[in-house]
Amino acid sequence: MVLKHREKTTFQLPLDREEILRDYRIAFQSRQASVIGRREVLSGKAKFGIFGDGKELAQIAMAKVFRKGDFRSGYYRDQTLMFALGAVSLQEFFAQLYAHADVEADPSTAGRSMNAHFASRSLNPDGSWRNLMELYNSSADMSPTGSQMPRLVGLAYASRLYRHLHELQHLTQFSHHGDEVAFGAIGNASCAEGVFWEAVNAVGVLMAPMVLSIWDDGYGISVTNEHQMVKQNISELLKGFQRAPGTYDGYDIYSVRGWDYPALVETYVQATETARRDHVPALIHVVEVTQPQGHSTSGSHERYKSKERLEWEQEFDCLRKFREWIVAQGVAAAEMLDQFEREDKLLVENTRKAAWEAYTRPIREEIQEVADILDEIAPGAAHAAALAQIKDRLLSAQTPLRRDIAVGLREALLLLKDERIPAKQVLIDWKKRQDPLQGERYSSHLYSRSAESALNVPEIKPVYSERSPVVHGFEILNACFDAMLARDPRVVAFGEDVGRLGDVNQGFAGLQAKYGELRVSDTGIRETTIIGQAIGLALRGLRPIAEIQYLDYVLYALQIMSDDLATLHWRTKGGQKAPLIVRTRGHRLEGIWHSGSPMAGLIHLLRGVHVLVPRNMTQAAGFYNSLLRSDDPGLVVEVLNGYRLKETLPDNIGEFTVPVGVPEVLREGTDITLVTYGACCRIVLEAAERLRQVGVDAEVIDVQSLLPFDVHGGILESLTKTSRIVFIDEDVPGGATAYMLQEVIEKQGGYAWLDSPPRTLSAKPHRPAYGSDGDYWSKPNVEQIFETAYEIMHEVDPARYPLFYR
Ligand SMILES: Cc1ncc(C[n+]2csc(CCOP(=O)(O)OP(=O)(O)O)c2C)c(N)n1
Repeated sequence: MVLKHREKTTFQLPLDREEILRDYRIAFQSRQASVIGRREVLSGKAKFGIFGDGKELAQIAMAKVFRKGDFRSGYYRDQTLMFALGAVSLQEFFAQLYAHADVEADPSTAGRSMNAHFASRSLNPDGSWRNLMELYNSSADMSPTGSQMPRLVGLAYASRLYRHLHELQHLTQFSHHGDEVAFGAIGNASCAEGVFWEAVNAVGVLMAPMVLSIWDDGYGISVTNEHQMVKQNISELLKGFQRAPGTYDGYDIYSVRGWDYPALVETYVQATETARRDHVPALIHVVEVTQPQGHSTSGSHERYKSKERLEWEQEFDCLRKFREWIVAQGVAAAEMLDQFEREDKLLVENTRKAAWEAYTRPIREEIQEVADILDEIAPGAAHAAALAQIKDRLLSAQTPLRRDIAVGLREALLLLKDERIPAKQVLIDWKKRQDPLQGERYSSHLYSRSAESALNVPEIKPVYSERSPVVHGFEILNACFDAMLARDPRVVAFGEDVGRLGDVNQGFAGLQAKYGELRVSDTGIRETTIIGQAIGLALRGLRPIAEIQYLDYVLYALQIMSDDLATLHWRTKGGQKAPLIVRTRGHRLEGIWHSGSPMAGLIHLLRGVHVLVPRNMTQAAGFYNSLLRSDDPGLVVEVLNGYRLKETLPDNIGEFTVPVGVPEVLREGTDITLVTYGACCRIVLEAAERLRQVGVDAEVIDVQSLLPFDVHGGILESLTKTSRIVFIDEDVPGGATAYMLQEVIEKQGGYAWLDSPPRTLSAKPHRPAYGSDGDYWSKPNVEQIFETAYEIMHEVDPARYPLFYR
């Protein structure tokens, strides 16, 4: 593919006095925020602190080239960039340090994430997209080292799609012809993570405009580079990625000292200009970086840094060097800088105070409300003194916490257990009002609440006519994906063998030829960054379908799906969304790594994602149509042995939907309910037929959707009729069958309708052994299902259902 090049832009080195002095002040204020932030943690006002001291100057340089519409995927050292861009204010920085649970105070995470975890708000309060071209975008930071890398692949790659796909040109709130750069930042030690290398390779292959900065302070907490990487030098190691002069294949690699202001500015200008114009990615290895306060508030770096190193860090502190340079260049006299520093110290401290005041005021008001109620109750209470103690304890707290109010309130109610004081009800009512508020503060937005929530997608039934052809399962999917790609230009599909081959089971066969290499593409074998690619694209307004070739290999991507994708909407309290569709296939084929069904592992680690397990390709197509109309992320596990089975192609293949969270009754019955999903549906139906032959009338229910699970209580309805239930799947014992049991028996209240003990039937606790016999004795089979149901009936009526086989 031939790349188009944009006209060269010119950037003036910011060597005018005003700008240099502004840079110094921002860097100094940022340092003060680190110093004061640390103090706040050590004095007990905040729980934990991690700061960007030592990395200020490089980030000042980065801010000069970071434009609106660009994206950042960095980590907890990036506060100076955020301040310099005006994307986070000092007060917001301190609000997050205090865990101020209010989106107005901490727009990044509404107090849900620890400090220095930044996120811009891509969404309006109703969940719709804002104009990202008006924002300095920051994908939501995470703590696991290196986990900013996978989505960086997609954030950068989106620019390539926006530049080269004509059908996307109208999406002007997301891109201007793909001119946006994705800025990454990572610590030197985190470059030892496998995902770093996977992402660097993927971005290079995709020719995506990323500028990745590596802040190299020589350590990962206490561990030196000697233990982190070969040759102790990451840019040396990366040399193989460097592009040859005159070519566009590979990276531009720079190494620059973290205290050298003009060199930093020049490097960032050059790297970013090329990335923006030519879509050549750049790696900037920022060396000689210091960490004046040590890694975090958890420890002291004096324990592991030598005296010489500590002295060197003082001498080469980037602020000190910048100051020396400013004075030496005659930009400003030392006295002037001293004056700035005095003013800025005051400014930061006053802003900190304002953040503390804003954080504590509403909590103190709540304490006062409770104290007033206790005052009202106490005079007539037997435990007046104890109540007064609770009140005093709350009123005198240095760091007021809502947790302490909740604890004190319950203590008071326990003391008042036997008292008949009318005001007691006031206290109970106050508590009742708080519960939903706390739910909103800490538990809201796990899934979309917008009009496009998957739960709001209306059901459109498949339409069949005399002309509807009977085709192979894969052809159903093929027709569905064709319709999706035709209808929505934002849809792009990719994965291993998805492009030229059209996936290993032909779901995308012929679609690359029809829609082009950028809409339907092959990827390397790199599951983690396939998902990261999709997350990044979805964050930038596209609708990726990312394929993981087999369910067993989802485990490679599970960390990022769990830590990033599943938590994204929740950890930003509705500030960001990544509506991507993960497609995979599994449950039953042959061999240890093609037959797994680790569904409990997935559903427990992926709360925040819809997990759908269609029994055939028509149901799968309906789920794809539903997910594409929604803004929730979803994982669809297709039935691996269903591609060659025949199904009738609905006339409205691109339109019909299968609602999430709604089971389907596959066979009606009155004696016992058999609940299952996926590939097990067929064998459970077979078992039900055998049960019929011995006079047992089984109802078979296909759950279809594990997350969300049976939102209308359809399974309970069945149980009220049969009073007996078995949950069947191919997961390990105690896996997704136990989950379904809890949902129905505990949450839906199914226990009240049981006349026999509920049962679960799963695979063996080991992986499935190879071959037909291995499968038969590893996974539930028709005979086992029959016997499990029959034994329940035998217990009910031994005469009618004698044990004829043992
Ligand atoms: C996956 C993972 N492993 C371990 C940690 C604990 N941890 C937090 S920061 C850190 C060191 C990171 O060093 P580096 O990448 O050089 O960044 P720096 O903090 O020095 O800027 C470690 C080991 C973590 N957060 N995530």
